[in-house]
Amino acid sequence: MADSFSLQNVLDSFKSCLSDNKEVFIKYYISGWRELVSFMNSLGSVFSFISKDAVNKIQILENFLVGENGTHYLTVQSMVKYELDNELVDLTKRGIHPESGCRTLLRLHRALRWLQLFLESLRTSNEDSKTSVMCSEAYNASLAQHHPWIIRKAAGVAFCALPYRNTFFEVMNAGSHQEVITLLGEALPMISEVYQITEDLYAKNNLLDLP
Ligand code: 1PX
Repeated sequence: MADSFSLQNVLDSFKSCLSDNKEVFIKYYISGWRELVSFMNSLGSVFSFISKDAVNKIQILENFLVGENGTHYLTVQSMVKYELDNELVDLTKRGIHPESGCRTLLRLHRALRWLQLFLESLRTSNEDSKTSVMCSEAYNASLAQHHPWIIRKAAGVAFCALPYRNTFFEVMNAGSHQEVITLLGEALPMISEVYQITEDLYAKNNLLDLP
């Protein structure tokens, strides 16, 4: 629900993501994304084309998780192994597995890099910083490379509708600005670790360019 968002919930989800042996639980990964999407929805309908795509991808992973092969989708590591061993991934061009768990998660993984850059820039921003500028810089340094012109254009338009930094901090619903900054400082290492583990796993298996 849009009004139940709090940055703390996002932090909690990403904290729960890592198992003792540093595997990434898909259940918490997608619950982190659900929280973020509910936050984005609360910012207005200009963002709905973005949240629709995110929800669609979250749902694909959720369906695998609750489906008959759900046990293989417990962690990103087990998913990668299962889908590769059983040839369930289109590796070079889209074919019979256009919605594999691996390619779907890769899209969210790339977006997680955007989030990491954006939150870091929010954390270190000052009163005069513009959220739209921070957001588009983070986007250009990450996701944009994977998006065609038309999506980049639409994203740019949406970024202009972002609220000012003050309002943005308030909707994050995590107390005073200083408290938000502190919480961002706690959330970022969690997010970065989840990102890096996934990145290394995908790199090792040559999955970073899945169509
Ligand atoms: C505490 C503050 C946090 C703010 C939370 C914002 C959550 C943002 C969630 C964004 C998730 C985006 C997932 C995008 C996945 C993707 O790259 N999809 C594309 C490729 O998919 P395909 O299946 O075709 O290979 C797809 O083409 C994407 C379409 C939608 C446009 C994506 C634009 C992404 C901009 C990300 C920045 C969001 C800015 C929100 C500001 C709050």
